[in-house]
Amino acid sequence: MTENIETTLRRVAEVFHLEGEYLGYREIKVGHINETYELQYLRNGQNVGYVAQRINMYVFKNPRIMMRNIDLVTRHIFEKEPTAAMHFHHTASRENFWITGGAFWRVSTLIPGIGIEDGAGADGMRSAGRAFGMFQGYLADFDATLLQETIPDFHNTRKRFDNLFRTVIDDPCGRVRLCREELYFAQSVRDLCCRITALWESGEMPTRVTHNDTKTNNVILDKDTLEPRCVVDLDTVMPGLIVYDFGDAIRYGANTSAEDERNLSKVALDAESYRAFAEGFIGTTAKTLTGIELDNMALGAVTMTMECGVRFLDDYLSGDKYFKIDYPEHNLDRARCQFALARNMIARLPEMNAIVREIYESVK
Ligand code: GN1
Ligand code: MG
Repeated sequence: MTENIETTLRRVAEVFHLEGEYLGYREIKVGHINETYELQYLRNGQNVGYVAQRINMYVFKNPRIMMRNIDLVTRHIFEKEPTAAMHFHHTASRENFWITGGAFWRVSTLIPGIGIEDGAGADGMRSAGRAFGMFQGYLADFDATLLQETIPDFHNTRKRFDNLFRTVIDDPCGRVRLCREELYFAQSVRDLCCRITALWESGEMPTRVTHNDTKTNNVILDKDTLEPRCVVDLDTVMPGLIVYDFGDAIRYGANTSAEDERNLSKVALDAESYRAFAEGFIGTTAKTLTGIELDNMALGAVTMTMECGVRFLDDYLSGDKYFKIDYPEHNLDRARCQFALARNMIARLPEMNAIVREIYESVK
């Protein structure tokens, strides 16, 4: 019989030398990849929390590399701003991970605060924009050659489209017939969505050290002031594009509905959230942005929305191996929602570009 999860977590806690009196645990059900648990302890009369995560090794084939990247990046941030750096715990052999029975575990200190999903509204989005912009700033002088790719071609949009259409040819689960309309739509916007890949390859769009998973629930804000506290989920910090960090945050945080909304008439870009995030992000990065980056910020949002939809659809067609799902059509619903959002954004690209320009002119 497999050990129950609480027993495993208690062993993990021991290996990472967590101190204090154990109070309990709960599963944190955000994120589609890793398994995440919060552990509560009482230490010197105070409640302290830890986050224990079991890494998904189907997605992260070499998590040691990932933990090495995270160690380098968090040290660098710590030197700039200690409160903005995540803190990972170590085992007796001074490693920031522990492998047991084929499972890969890590533990960090829980950072108290709130996320955007707790109703932080436009002010929360502005603050999240600042948080990711500042994160970019902390890493601006980080030597990108020190980082290894945790997932090769993670945001190579062209390859993501190519992979989808390769899966369509194989059709391993016989599901292609269930999403013809979605596939036609993806094909119709494919060239538009590969423009940024081309600018990246030609060197016109600069490579920077980026976060690459800027879902706005990866930011922790102070619960009273909404000031940015810390950016979390550093699994995919790698060389990348700033317009994609902007774009992924918009995809997730400026959708009028949830990422997997099934009523597509509810899905659209929320202009107020878009503007607020852009104010925070461009306000903190304006000095380093190039003209090409500014001109492609809004297209970055379209591209990241389509890329994510393409990945959901590819996973649906492949038999749901990558993203965790709650029901059989979950990945298809997620893809449909992303495509509906992208369609709405494409129609509003002039408006989105104008907002970026206006904000840039006011802060530069
Ligand atoms: C995954 O697990 P989570 O929520 O942090 C994915 C992102 C997607 C996102 C879609 C390593 O992130 O790229 O944008 O789902 N992470 C990985 O919600 O693939
Ligand atoms: Mg993530």
